[in-house]
Amino acid sequence: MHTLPDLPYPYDALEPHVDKATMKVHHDKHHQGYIKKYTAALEGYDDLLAKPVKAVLGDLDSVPEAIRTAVRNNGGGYYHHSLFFDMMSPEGGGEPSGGLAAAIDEAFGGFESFKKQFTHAALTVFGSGWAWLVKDADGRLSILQTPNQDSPVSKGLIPILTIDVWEHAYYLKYQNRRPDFVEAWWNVVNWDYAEKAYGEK
Ligand code: MN3
Repeated sequence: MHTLPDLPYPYDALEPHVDKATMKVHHDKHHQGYIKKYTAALEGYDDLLAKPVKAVLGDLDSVPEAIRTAVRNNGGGYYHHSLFFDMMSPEGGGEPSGGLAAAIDEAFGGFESFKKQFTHAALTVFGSGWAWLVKDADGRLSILQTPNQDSPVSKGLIPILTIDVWEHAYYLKYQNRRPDFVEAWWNVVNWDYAEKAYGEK
């Protein structure tokens, strides 16, 4: 169940925005590493191993304290990277449509304003972490930063869009220029995926 999923596109498909070398190490090493450490941490906890990682992160308090930190860090890394790779596409970019577009307009005063605010969130994550567009239980959208691999699903929030701003996500191509990476990333955002995520309960 907890095996590394293939990328939904070739390693070089997001060039020039996200380079092949970064994709390869990010997916084959980092993502794989989180999955391995997650399953190792859950050894002997068959009931937890049988659940989707998202469900385990969504109920962290019920995870035994002895393994909770390992689950938060590695389960978070596992789940977030699965989202991150699926939320990019060689056919990506542009703007959302449908219900998500309307909700973004309402919450942020238009797509350009949202883009500015989300970019600001991505650029100001201090150290390693993620920026998110999330939906709460009442359907309201907000922008969120999380440190390390802490997950919005642990706070009952539904991920709609996310960007990994750990240095490993961009350093090979962009070195310390996180703003260039974030700007390029908008060209590969998979809005179809985000729209689907927005439509889910
Ligand atoms: Mn990463």
